[in-house]
Amino acid sequence: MTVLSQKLFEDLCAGRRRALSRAISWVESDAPQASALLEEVYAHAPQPWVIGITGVGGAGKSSLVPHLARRLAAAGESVAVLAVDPTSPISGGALLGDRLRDSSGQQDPNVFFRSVATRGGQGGLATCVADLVRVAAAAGCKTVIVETVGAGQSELGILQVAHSIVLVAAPGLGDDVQAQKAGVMEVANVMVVNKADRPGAQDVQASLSQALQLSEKTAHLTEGVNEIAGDLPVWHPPVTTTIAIKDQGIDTLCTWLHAHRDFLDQTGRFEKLNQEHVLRRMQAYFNEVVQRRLRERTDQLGLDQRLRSQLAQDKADPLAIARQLADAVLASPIASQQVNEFRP
Ligand SMILES: Nc1nc2c(ncn2[C@@H]2O[C@H](COP(=O)(O)OP(=O)(O)OP(=O)(O)O)[C@@H](O)[C@H]2O)c(=O)[nH]1
Ligand SMILES: [Mg+2]
Repeated sequence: MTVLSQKLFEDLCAGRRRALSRAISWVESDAPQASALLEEVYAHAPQPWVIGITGVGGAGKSSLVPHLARRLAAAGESVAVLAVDPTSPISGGALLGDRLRDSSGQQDPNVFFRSVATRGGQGGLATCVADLVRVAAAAGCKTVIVETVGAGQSELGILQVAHSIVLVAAPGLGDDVQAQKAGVMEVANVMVVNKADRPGAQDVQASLSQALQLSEKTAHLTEGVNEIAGDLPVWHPPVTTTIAIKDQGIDTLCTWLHAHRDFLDQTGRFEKLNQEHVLRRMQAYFNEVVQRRLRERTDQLGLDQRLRSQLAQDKADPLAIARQLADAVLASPIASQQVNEFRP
């Protein structure tokens, strides 16, 4: 641990906002000092409660999140908001003045906002966001809201760091259908129909509720916790409405979120999710390590060139040649390297 990272870690633990800002910058830019800092952070900061917020563009996520964060911080606890946009170029909004943002215009000393500008280095974006969440925890945040933009694989990956997932929909966007396509419906724990002041909000609410009860398994469930005789209770996602621009419906949303958190604690799911998340991140790193070593091995054995000439032939079968390559690489021992592949 360098003097610099030790000092930053101490400032972070003292809850200094500038230290949190700086630590996040280190981690998102994969700075050389970040690894030592993260080691300390993981050793000392407990896993916070992570709320993932997702939904198609324009649903009102950014309008909703500041109100939600403030409400969650009302009990005096610090809350961090990390807004992650995997689709925007790194030189985009996140670097240009959108670093600290609270669209409601009201500042709360217990709420920390930050747009995250990274695609994630080794281990990928979800792994980087998980690191950032822990950094926020070191600064005293017991709750971290991760807001994601866009729909797709990367978005689902980011959601895998969350314990409670909120899907934000709104009338006029066809969200119920789009959300199902993106596979978010299956993972969401609380559904929000925002823009309840607009026509069609009730229809969206009804169609989401209906979609949630389509399967035989869920048809008889009520919103929230369902006690099951002789078994652990199950959670059925509630569908609630908000008007973000008028700060309405946020209390009910908070109540559902706290109910979900209690459910996670009571059923041991919180711990289990943490274990699943860390396993997934380890696998992401593992895949990177293995791929890198295999590439190095291919280079060492000069296989690439040999295969290139085979591939140049008209009747070359790429799958057969790929198999040959795999056989050759896997048959030769791959030395375990002493160099640190991650966090040098
Ligand atoms: N009428 C109405 N408009 C709203 C409400 N909430 C948000 N809006 C408006 O809807 C638009 C989109 O809101 P955002 O909060 O930027 O939506 P978002 O989900 O963050 O969108 P992306 O960042 O593009 O994914 C803005 O013009 C908001 O002012 C609401 O409750 N009612
Ligand atoms: Mg937004």
